[in-house]
Formats: sequence, C-alpha cells, structure tokens
Amino acid sequence: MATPSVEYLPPPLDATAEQPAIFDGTIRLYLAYSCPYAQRVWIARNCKGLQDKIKLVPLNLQNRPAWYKEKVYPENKVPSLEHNGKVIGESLDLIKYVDSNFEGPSLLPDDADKKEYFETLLSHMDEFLGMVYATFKGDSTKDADAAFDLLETALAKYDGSFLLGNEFTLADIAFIPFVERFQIYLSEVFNYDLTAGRPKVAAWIEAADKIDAYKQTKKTDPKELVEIYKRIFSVLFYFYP
Ligand SMILES: N[C@@H](CCC(=O)N[C@@H](CS)C(=O)NCC(=O)O)C(=O)O
Repeated sequence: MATPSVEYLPPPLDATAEQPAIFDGTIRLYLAYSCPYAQRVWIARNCKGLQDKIKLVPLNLQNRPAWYKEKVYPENKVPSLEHNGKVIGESLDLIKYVDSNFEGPSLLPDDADKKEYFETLLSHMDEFLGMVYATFKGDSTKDADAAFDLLETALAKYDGSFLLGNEFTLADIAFIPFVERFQIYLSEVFNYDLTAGRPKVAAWIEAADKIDAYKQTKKTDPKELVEIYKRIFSVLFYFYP
C-alpha cells in the first residue's frame, strides 16, 4: 500500500486502554504527540519513509496506562521503540538507531567532519536547553539570547539552510522539536522573537517547515504548551504574578 500523503494519527491510549500485543513482530514507536523527545524519533521515522513499517502507539501521558511501565518500558517515559524482541529508549540514541537499522535515506552525511560536528552539537544539547529554560524560569531573555546566538553561529559552519549543510539531517531533527516549542512560548509569554536578528535561524526554521516528514509531526497546541511550560517553570509567577 502506498503511504498516504497525510498519515492518520491514532488517538492516544489512556489508562483504560488495553495493551497492544508485544513482541509479535510489529515494530512500535510509543510516543506522545506533545513530547519533543518523541517527536525526534517520529521525524526520523517519517524522513526514512517508515510510516508503514514503524507503527505509532501514542500514549496519554497525563493518564498513562499502567501496562506501559509494567510490561513495555519500565522507565515509563516516551519515546520507546519495540523492535526485534526488545524495547529501547532515549531519543538521541533512538534517532541514530532508526537511521542505522532501517532502510530509507541516510539521515547523516558520509563526511567525517560533519559526523564529528553532529556529535559536537549533541554534546551541547543540555547546555542549549538549559540556557533557554533559565529564561523560562526568570524574567530576563539574556540566556535565551545566548542560546539562539549559539544556534545562529552553529548554522554558519556549513553552506546551506541546515546544520550540516543542504540536507535535513539527524542534527536538525535533534534540535527542531525544541526550537518549535521555544518559539511559541517565548513569543507568547516574553513577546520575544527568537529569529529577530538571526537570519540563519529564521531560514533554518523556514526550510524545516517545508519538509513533509517534519510538518506532519507538528502538533503542538500553543495554548496547551504555554500552560504546560508555565506549570513547570513559573512557580515564581505563581507567587509573584
Ligand atoms: N531523555 C529522554 C527524555 C524523555 C522524556 O522526558 N519524555 C517525557 C515526555 S516529553 C516523559 O515521558 N515524561 C514522563 C515522565 O517523566 O513520567 C529522551 O531523550 O528520550
């Protein structure tokens, strides 16, 4: 069957849902549509054209089925991937796993320098996210400024719209789900445009938005996102509104 151009997305499973069969040969990606970590793996799966091969199993994280922790993935987080009689997790490991264990276009260039740069970018991931979250926790955008300036600099390393050049690769897949959310939250809550004065970041987001494999995973509801981030980060807002 040809892959439909817009995939049907099944509704999330909640605590009342029965567990799908496990280790029956079906390859399953357990995810939450709202989770940026899971979105990384979802994008990689779509980029490789594996929509018919890797089945999406969305969970309602607010009302998670108990069987997920008990029978599928004891860490009880998403994403996880059921493949070859095992369940594995961790989004940055999983995007590499999906790229190297399945058919479809390679999502990393052959070039050794670019591969090394990819690892360097990943090694700065926590720092990058931490800088943006520091802004979310406070009231100054200086840390976010520094983070997006780093991204602008990172995008200048190679010619082309993407982090490793002209192709949308695992490097972009690792960062874009977070930047997608940061753009919404910073604009809504801080009136801050992360692309202002950063032409490469602006062009990167614009180029990514044209990629179907990514577009189909963009399910962030701005209202819901703002509520979630506010709940997580704005304890101070609560006491000093
Ligand atoms: N390091 C993990 C993080 C995954 C993660 O934190 N996922 C969140 C959803 S966005 C989750 O499952 N949270 C549920 C929980 O912590 O109970 C990865 O990269 O895959």
